[in-house]
Amino acid sequence: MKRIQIIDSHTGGEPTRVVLDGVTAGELEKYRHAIICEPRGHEVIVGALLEEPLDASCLVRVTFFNNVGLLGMCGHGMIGVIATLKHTGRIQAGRHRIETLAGIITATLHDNGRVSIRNVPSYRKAKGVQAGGVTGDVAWGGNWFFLVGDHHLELTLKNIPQLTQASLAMREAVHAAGFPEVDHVELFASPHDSANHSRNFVLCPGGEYDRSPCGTGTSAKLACLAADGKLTPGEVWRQESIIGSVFEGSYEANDGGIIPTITGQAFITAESTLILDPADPFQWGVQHQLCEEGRRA
Ligand code: PYC
Repeated sequence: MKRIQIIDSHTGGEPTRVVLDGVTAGELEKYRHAIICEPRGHEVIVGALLEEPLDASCLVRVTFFNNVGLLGMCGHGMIGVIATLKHTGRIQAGRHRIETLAGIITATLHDNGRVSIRNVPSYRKAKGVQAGGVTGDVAWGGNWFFLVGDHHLELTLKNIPQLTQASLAMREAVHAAGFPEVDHVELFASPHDSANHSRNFVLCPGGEYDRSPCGTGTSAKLACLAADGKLTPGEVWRQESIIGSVFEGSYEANDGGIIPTITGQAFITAESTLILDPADPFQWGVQHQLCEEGRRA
């Protein structure tokens, strides 16, 4: 039996599964589906593999992954990692440097349990890209985003299937328009709570939607606001998600782009050990097994 030790949390409703032991980065592709997907999990979960850092000034190296591959950075996931490290007694309030595939970030664990992520440098790559009947910006915030305001869709829970379909079509269209790197689509509308500045719907690479306001997506949004002169350095932007959870963001100017800081809070939901039983026909994940059978058929 293979055993993998995990801690689950959620940040603004979006789940993170931290892998503490049992898998190395070299083995991640082999175990990725088994860790994230059914029957042990579901497609919305973002995984975070913890390992020794390459850079000695960092506390840990984190590799984020999901149902379809690796993620450069993950804002909600990093807040989950910091809450998990606090839960295990490995860190206390203060600043911690962490390695990710997108670069080194600094996480500050506050006394009240909230976490601020000083993210990787972020910037807008292209403004006013026309794709699939909408116009939007392409920006980097640790992942690539197509940010769209003129979609004419209501950002409500009952509209999630329609928002998902529309965002998938926009992603194909923005690829065809010359931006194949975009793997997230972010739709914006007015907030439901007047304390916030904006509401978003974020399509993730595997076709799921982010329950949180998306840390890297909010970073990309801040880069666009800064480029348009609509937000000044240090000014706070409150980004509301499709389920009403909120991240606060602000930025420092940086070499034609920005360095964003995103603040939110995560809560621990489970401590457990995943078991892969060689006798279990679905030990590698339901979808994975069905695809294998499909390939053989
Ligand atoms: O918070 O950066 C984020 C994120 C990316 C994908 C899901 N959440």
